[in-house]
Amino acid sequence: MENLILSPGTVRREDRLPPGQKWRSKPLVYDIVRTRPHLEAGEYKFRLWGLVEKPLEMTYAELKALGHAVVLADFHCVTHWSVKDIFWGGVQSRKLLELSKPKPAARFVMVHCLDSYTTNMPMDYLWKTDVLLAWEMDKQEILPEHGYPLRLVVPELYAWKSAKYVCGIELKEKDEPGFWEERGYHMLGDPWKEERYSR
Ligand SMILES: Nc1nc2c(c(=O)[nH]1)N[C@H]1C(S)=C(S)[C@@H](COP(=O)(O)O)O[C@H]1N2
Ligand SMILES: [Mo]
Repeated sequence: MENLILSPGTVRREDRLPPGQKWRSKPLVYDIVRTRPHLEAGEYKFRLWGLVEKPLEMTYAELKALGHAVVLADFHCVTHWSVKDIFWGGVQSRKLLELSKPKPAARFVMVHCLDSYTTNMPMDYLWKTDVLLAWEMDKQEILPEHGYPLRLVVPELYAWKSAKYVCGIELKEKDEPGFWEERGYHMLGDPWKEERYSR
């Protein structure tokens, strides 16, 4: 398959299941809002701003024209379930960093979503080859409940960091908590270290 990227956690480990997790066959849908955001592809804009030389504002078509890669990864939710072998398709987040040129002070990101959900992480994650801005899941257009039009997929962190309905990424100097991090979830959330909650 073209540009197939195997997420390290998925393939390089003898035991693919992080501690405290159980396999299930399909991801459970979790949303902070009752009515998920709906947007026609033509209305959608993706923005990248903050500590960058060149802020970006792109249409859905412009974003899709940046490239297409497929990542095969397991998906680990903090509520103790994991799903094996999800194929995500989209553009690598590193391509957007290359275009926008982060300033030296940029160390963290805040991801912003159409449902006003937010989540934070170190900017380093967006340079990883298995991190995507995805518009496909399991080789089909990503379903509304799984994040249409665009989802950030970060396979090496718990699923709450894989933000659905993404509309923007802000590059920052300081690490500040997003929606769940403010409510006690871990600032990083590495499933292999069981970084579930911070208090
Ligand atoms: N925009 C947005 N992204 C989100 C959420 C959300 O409520 N809004 N929930 C998060 C949580 S807590 C989890 S566990 C996963 C669940 O992914 P799924 O609904 O596609 O199964 O999405 C994450 N991304
Ligand atoms: Mo979650």
